[in-house]
Amino acid sequence: MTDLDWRPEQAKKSLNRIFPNLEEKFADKLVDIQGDWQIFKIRLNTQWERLFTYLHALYGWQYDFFYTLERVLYSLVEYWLQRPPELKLLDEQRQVNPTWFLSEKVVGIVLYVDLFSDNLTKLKDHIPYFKKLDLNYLHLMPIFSVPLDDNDGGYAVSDYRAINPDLGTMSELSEIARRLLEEGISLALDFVFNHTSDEHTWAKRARSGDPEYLNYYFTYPDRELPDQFQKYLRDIFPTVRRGSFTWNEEMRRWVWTTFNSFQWDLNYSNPEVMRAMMEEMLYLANQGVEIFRLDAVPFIWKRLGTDCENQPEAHTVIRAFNAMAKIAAPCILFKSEAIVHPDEVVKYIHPDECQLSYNPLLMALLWESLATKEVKFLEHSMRHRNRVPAGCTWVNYLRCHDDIGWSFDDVDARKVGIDPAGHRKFLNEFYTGNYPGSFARGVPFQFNPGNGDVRVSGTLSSLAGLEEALEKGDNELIEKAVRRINMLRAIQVSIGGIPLLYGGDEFGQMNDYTYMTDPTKINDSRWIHRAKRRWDARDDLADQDTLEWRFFREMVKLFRLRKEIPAFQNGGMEVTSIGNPHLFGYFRTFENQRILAINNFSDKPQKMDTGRLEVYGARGDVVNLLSDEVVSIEDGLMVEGYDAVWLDLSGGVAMI
Ligand code: OTU
Repeated sequence: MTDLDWRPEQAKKSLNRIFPNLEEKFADKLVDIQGDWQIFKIRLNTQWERLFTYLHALYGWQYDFFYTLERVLYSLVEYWLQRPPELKLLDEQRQVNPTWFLSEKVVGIVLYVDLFSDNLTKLKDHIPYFKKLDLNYLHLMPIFSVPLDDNDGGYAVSDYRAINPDLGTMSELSEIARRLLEEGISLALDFVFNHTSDEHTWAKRARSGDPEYLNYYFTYPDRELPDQFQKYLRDIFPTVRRGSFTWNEEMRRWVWTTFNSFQWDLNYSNPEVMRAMMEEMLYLANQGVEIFRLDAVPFIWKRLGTDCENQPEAHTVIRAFNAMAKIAAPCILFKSEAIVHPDEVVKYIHPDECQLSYNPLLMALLWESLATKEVKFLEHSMRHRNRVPAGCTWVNYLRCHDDIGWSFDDVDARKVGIDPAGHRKFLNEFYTGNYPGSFARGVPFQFNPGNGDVRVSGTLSSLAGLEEALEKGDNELIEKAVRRINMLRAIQVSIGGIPLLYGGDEFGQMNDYTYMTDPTKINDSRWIHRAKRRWDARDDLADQDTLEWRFFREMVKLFRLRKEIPAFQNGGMEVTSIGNPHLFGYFRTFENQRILAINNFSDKPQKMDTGRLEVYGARGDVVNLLSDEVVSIEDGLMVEGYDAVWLDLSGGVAMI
């Protein structure tokens, strides 16, 4: 902004115009909370110019823009007033330490309530399980009211203020949030804000022809515009349906449905949608949700002649939500779910946008290295693509409830001598177990007959070879699979960012093929890795000598070690060439602590030269923090097949 920028002045003017009426309207409620109100006003003054600028960019051209501002501001105050005192306290605590989530102490899990504990009531009983894992970030998969059969695993929300009755009630959710908070665990939920289900009240009203609600969605009387848009759009779920528009007989109109035909895209070019969704978000924040996973961020703004993904306005919409949150519920963090080209993924990451983001590139390339046993692609990509703005961090995951897509950069691939198209084909073949010698047991997801694209479903254990090994009853293969999994997890907890477990991975959950006999699931292979929990560690926390326990213990150990190593907090990740095609190495540095992590993606022992280690400051004996063993580097360092080592080099070089 330059001195000539008129926005700060306009922002101030609009606030001054709205404020007196607003204070008058809420006067009764403000009498007893003047101290709080002062704090709110400070936040409002700090954020308003930003919010004004975003809203102006989106809606400033509309004749009733001032009305939009007024409505938004009134809602912000209303929802802030409803915010329970303990959450206002949390807001203040987080404001004192706004980057708390960068700490090495933060580790998380994401799980389905029904698959984990049947319902919310029983989830409460399992807090000891979370404590045993020492988690402080719990993401519950969508638990809202949804259409009965087809609901895309909860991602077709019919009411953001109602919990699916099979799972519980909203008051149970806030009770759980309170309990978790007491235990130091932050609650994360999805904000499914790109679309609602076709059973949402807004959709029902649109169907009945109400013009106000028709404008909540993108609907068209004929194919003229849909055809123009469609030319540039990609099919997200091509097996289930082609094209992004669905004919609705009741409305006699086409409706924009990027995902399934029952998921109607919301129209953010209508400021009422922005405001209404802000209210849904703040309502949930007031129940105790601290982290929102922003679902499907790339799709929230449409522009004719483009693929309608990652449009500049999509960022503006998120930034507006961010400013709103900072005013009315400032402890809120956003996690971006952009599983797209890495250049686009990073654009969502900013303290003013999403402080957290899934790291789909690391995820995909770890699997890539596991298949090829070579690390050149991973190394090259991570070297120049891992940085995020200060005050933000990655959420590192190996598996989640979705498929794996190979969204790496083609230029990066060619740079290391890999043909990107051929390689994607190879990876799909490998992970669906069709490539000779593959250890993986995955299944294809959403084969697109148009362009041959396909993605992969499967659990961590099955993709990493455990299912095949167990089936063959081959101990050597079992051992290899266990080591692969543990090495990936060692990287996940040490490379920088929040490690996010996918529920079940902590004990090595395998593929579940029962979805194939369920007509509501058979066309969506992601159900293979959404299995009912079949291991009850939570009920009997005594150790046993089983594979499950081995995974669980290793997870507990990795989390514990991570929390003891300040260098594993965010920042300071530097990839280094180890000089061996199978070894992936990086430094983690903080103050005087310097750790060199080395991971062997081959099944054979691999060597690292003494010379190179000495260059890095290692002298004589060094400690491997993962095994707690002292390693002599005189003859170089041997890393066992699929092993990870964390060398403590802190003593070697004086850090400036
Ligand atoms: C998300 O995923 C959810 O994670 C899915 O479970 C939902 O089905 C979907 O949105 C609709 O709500 O295409 O294959 O770049 O990759 O939003 C999964 C983002 C998906 C998309 C992502 C989407």
